[in-house]
Amino acid sequence: MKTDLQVLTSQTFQEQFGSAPKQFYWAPGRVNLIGEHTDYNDGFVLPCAINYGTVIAASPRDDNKVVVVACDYENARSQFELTLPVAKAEEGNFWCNYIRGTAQALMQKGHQLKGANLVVSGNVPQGAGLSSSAALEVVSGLALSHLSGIEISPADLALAGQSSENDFVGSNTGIMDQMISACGKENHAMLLDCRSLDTMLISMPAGVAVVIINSNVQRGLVDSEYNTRRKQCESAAAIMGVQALRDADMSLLEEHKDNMDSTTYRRARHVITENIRTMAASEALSASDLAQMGELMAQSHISMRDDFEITHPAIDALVEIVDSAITTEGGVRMTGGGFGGCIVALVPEQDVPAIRKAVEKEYEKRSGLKADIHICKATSGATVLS
Ligand code: GAF
Repeated sequence: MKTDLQVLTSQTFQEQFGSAPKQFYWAPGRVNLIGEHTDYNDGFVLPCAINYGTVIAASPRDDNKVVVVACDYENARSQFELTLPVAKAEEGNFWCNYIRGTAQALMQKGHQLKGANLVVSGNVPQGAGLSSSAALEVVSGLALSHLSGIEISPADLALAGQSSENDFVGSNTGIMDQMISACGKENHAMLLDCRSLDTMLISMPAGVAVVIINSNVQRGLVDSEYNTRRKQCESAAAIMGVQALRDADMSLLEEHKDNMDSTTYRRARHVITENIRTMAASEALSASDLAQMGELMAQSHISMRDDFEITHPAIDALVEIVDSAITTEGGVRMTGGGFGGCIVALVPEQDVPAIRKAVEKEYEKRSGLKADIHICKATSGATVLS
């Protein structure tokens, strides 16, 4: 059965290009269960792919052009030539840079891409920290390579997406979002070593819901604050004489405490302890130990709030509201880059109605904002749809 996104992209393709698309592709957004701001420190993350993502309907062309129509931008059309370097998108079509950058990255790796007509639509809430851009990069990389008859590994697809984000779009992000979008597996979370790109899939415990709640706090200053955090982490690693914070532990940090300012110290403490929590969380999840998972998520939130300083008063309030509605075991924390966006709760399914009620009753009172609640499933990564 075709999904709503397949139906929409298929109809639009027919209208815009006068024929049916040859193939459909899908890549998901993600939610990170734990391991925040650890990826660019060569550390560990534990995300899962979610059942919100981006679909591309596509057919090959017999020239060197990629022509893209975006259903979510009133069928805006943007086209580019497959030459190096790829041109930046015209004003108003910024969304196409994620696709252009991915095409450029694949070609720079030596892949011979062929022209294509693409129609894109997605349902990942945008600007919510659920990686709508990674989904777009990964699905476009899959579509362009598959239509050109190129076999590419999920990790290489992810690296092309990250290169698009870093080198073409200009956001200095890590590898987590593209890796989970490319490599996720249904009903599993994925422990990722962001240095080696080794992955370990962990089955989600039965009867547990992944609840994502968008605080609707507008994510302001994300890029500049993100870059500042990166610099602080690099500076802490340099002071301790290690390649990345992944290579430091708390005793090394304590040894160097007097050599760094207190902000740098706290930033490093967050990353070092978050890596430890992420490894512990992968064990807790493997053992279906939701109580331990909840404890680690709570500590992670406090560390993001007090040491890394990336939360927001409304998000802290939302976490408190959800936490007090969890009856037995489970946990909740902010997820993603921070300064707005979503929280994630991992809770027994029977707690979901009480959580929904508590958020509806309390959140607007405390923040002046309304939250959007999504009950998600861990899904598979990028795939060619039948
Ligand atoms: C954003 C980035 F894109 C990721 O690479 C990661 O650093 C995350 O923020 C924080 O954990 O999603």
